[in-house]
Amino acid sequence: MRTAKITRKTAETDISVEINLDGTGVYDNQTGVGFFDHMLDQLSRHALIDMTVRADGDLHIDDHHTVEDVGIALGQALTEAMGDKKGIMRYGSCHLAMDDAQVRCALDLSGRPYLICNLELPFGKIGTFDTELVREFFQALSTHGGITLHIDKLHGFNAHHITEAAFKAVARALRDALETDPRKADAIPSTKGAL
Ligand SMILES: [Mn+2]
Repeated sequence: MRTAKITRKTAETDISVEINLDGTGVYDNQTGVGFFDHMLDQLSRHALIDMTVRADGDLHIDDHHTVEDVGIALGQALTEAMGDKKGIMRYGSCHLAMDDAQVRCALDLSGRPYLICNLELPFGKIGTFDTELVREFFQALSTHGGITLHIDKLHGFNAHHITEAAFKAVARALRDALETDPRKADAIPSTKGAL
């Protein structure tokens, strides 16, 4: 089974992340940031990755360290759980509609972090959650998961919908990319022979 457990403790946050890439989308995410939990739940449910996240962060300052560090730990967990990436589809993409929002994600589990994030979210809050943290999360996930991650808003005006559509689009793309290639399950999907 492709599983990983990561614990990460700093002066700012104390985080544990447990994932199973071959799960059914069972989740239990508690970070102390309500909207962020809602987004992690979407990621789990729509990627079919079982996910348990616990974060005890310095929320008395703001949500920044907690959101970023969960992204780091989740990226590290992905990297560990994917292992040598033998047999995976590697690429995934999704156009996802949610009410007014349409978001497109294209990703490559390349081992090469690169983030394009054009969500054009207005500065402000969703609940208590700063919209600028959406990019911070995806940056950390891309960097530590070794993911070439492109996320573009095609349209949308509601920040909750745009953000949720982005997490769902990433989840669906991730699900496809992590799936086994039935025609090439025994090989690493690269002409270099490594990812
Ligand atoms: Mn929602």
